[in-house]
Amino acid sequence: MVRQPSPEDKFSFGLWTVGWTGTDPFGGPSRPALDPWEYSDKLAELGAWGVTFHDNDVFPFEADEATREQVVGRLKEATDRAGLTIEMVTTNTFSHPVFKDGGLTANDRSIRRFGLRKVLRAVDLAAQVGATTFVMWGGREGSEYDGSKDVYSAMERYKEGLDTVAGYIKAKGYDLRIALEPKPNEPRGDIFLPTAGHALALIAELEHGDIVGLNPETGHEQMANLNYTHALGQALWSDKLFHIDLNGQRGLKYDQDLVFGHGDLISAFFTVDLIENGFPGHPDGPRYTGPRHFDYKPSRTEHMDGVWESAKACMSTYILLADKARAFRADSRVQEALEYAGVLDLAEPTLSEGESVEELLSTDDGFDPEKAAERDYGFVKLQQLAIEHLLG
Ligand code: GLT
Ligand code: MN
Ligand code: MN
Repeated sequence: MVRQPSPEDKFSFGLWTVGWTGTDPFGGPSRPALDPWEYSDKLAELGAWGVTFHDNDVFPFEADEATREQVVGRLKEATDRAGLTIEMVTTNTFSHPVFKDGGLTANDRSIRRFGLRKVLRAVDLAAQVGATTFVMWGGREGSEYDGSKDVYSAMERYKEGLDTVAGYIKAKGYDLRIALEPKPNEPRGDIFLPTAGHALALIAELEHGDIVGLNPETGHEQMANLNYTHALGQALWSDKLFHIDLNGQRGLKYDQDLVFGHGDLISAFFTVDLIENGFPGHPDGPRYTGPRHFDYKPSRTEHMDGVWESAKACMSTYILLADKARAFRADSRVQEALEYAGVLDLAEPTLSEGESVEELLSTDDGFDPEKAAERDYGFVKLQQLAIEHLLG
């Protein structure tokens, strides 16, 4: 039996996840839409700690001021009553057809100005409900045809947009950080900032990049055939892992948004191992302490019971993997295998302290490449120990 999740686990869910009614490009909804507070109440009952939402998960695109205030007020009341934290808020700049060519990087300037205003209003909303992270997923920023976009201008406009939003957050004194969410494609043929690496490179060019980091999603890296745990690791090393979207993806296909662990389970094990236990060679190294946030879609085959089962599944799988990852690290055979593999040796700088490049060049350390090539690493044994913990 898996233990019940509790707020200490810091699990959170997007309202759009359990709220997805099953609409896809081939068919309409397969289940009803509930009110936002019905989702949050149920998530709290299941043991979640927090919720997240887009502006338009809560009120419609065309809502007037009074409606916005009323619905947001009601949701906030419900989350307060349920003891839930609204940890992240984001903007929907992808559903309405006005955004078909993007929000911040649309070729049409009037649309960019409208998009930027919508984002800034959502920043106010985030601050109003006490969120500390503002995710920006630019799903419509991109193109289908290479001739349709001046990529230089697109990067300039992306930078301008992000700096405007980040500058606004600072000017208002909001306790908020922006987390960019990379994705390679879908809905656009090619999306700008397709991977964590691309997003980090853009952040490095920003004026207000100090409050801009990443929100990597499992499936989005895996859709590009990349390693999600490595993306988290590099983001942590860069001090840019501001938020995470956990889910499941099976190979190179459309964005599946499966339950966490229902895709590449071994990868999920090492993701949880990194989150819970940190870098093996750096016990005092950077750690992710933010929400364990799920961004998945309950499969269209499920009705409401299945929706709640799938939310429970995300949390149970995480708890199981966290227990197994702890046991993995505590196992003396694993410690030995890590040492044999040299995993811990990688922490040692290649040059000695104070050593110059001339000194390095003046010696060969008596190094014999043929002999060194005989070294055995035991990576397979180490991996098998992980599998035994995972299955055991
Ligand atoms: C959308 C997308 C997600 C993003 C959300 C944030 S919206 O559902 O597929 O990956 O995290 O905008
Ligand atoms: Mn996704
Ligand atoms: Mn996501």
